[in-house]
Amino acid sequence: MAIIGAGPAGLTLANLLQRSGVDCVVLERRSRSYVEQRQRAGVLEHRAARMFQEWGLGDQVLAGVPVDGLLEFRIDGVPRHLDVPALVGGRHSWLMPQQLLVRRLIVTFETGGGDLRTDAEGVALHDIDGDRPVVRYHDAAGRSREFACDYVAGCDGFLGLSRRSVPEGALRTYTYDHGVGWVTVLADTPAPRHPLLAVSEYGYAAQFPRGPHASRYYLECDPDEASVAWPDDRIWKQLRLRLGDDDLPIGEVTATSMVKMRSFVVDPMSYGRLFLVGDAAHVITPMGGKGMNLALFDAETLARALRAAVQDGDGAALSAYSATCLRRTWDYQEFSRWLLETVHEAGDASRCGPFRRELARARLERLFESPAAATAFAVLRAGVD
Ligand code: RFL
Repeated sequence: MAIIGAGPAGLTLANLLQRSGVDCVVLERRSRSYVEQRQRAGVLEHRAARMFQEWGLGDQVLAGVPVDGLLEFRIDGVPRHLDVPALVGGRHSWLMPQQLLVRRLIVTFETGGGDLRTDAEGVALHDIDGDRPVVRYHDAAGRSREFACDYVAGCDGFLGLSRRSVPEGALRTYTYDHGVGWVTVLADTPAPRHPLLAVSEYGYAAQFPRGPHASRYYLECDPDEASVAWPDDRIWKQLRLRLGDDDLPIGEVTATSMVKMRSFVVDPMSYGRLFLVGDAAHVITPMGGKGMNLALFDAETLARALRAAVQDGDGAALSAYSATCLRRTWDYQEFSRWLLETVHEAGDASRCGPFRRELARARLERLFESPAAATAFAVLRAGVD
């Protein structure tokens, strides 16, 4: 089994296959330190944590990770809290920086004797529609290498080569531009008490913990703005305004990037003996914190299906892989879009007019007035099933 890419999808799949006794090699284009330090997601949903526990990886992955409790919506500077775990019977998600998950998955895989090859250049896939696909690449010393395998898992993200190895026209693609941009800021400032989404006439802003001494901030902006338009003093001024907090602590900005809110899905998520996993098959906006969790869901679905195919000769779950994953993908795309539209339209009325602004505010209000609406939201936010 060849796994292309050592992100959350590839490393989770590698660990689950290792536990299943299925041989695999992981090929990663980047260096180990690059992969271990790449900061992105920060929420591990309840279902994903339970999955690691069920596979006997709970201690290795979850030790010392804080749980996600209240969620704050700050509307025109006024805090409103949703007790997400209480709404779903005490089940909660975990505040886990993606790079910590990646580091732990690498340690666990290698401690178990796993074969992770970083700095693998020019990976190319051949015969993916035959019985024995062949993988070619150049190793860290520049030597050309190749091996044959039974299956290939394309876990190489949106820009990877796996999806591009599928013949033109074999996959249907869906793309969607949500028409929103964010400035994303990582800073050495105390984490907020609770993950915080702020809605106001000044535009959307958010603050999420990334460990005890760092925060990730998001600020709505014009999708075509360049990062030079957002020097540090503008960032802090706008955050104080939008979060309604004149005393918001200012710290060193360690990274800034501009992100366009876009979605992407391919159907089916497989071709021949190639299976696309995680961002290689679908991209979701960061709103709602579901991208990494979808990658983990795909990885587990594929691990179970491969185990059944390889060890029991039962290919039914492998045939159903794409349909199983796409059901969850579309469900989460809908959740992410719902929340994105709601918090952006409820703010600056120049976005979509005062009528839609009031509709979005009514949707937000319903979360605090209707236990049924709050529970439906909490089920998705915590990712309980
Ligand atoms: P990754 O993490 O992109 O890993 C793919 C790996 O493949 C390697 N690679 C190759 N290797 C070999 N040969 C090639 N030709 C290769 N091409 C690429 C890459 O170097 C990399 O190591 O994909 P994966 O594993 O599917 O994981 C997906 C998640 O990383 C992604 O969905 C999340 O980061 C999305 N996301 C969030 N998800 C959440 O669940 N919660 C969040 O709060 C959250 N916040 C975010 C996010 C993504 C963000 N970005 C990317 C804009 C916040 C941000 C800012």
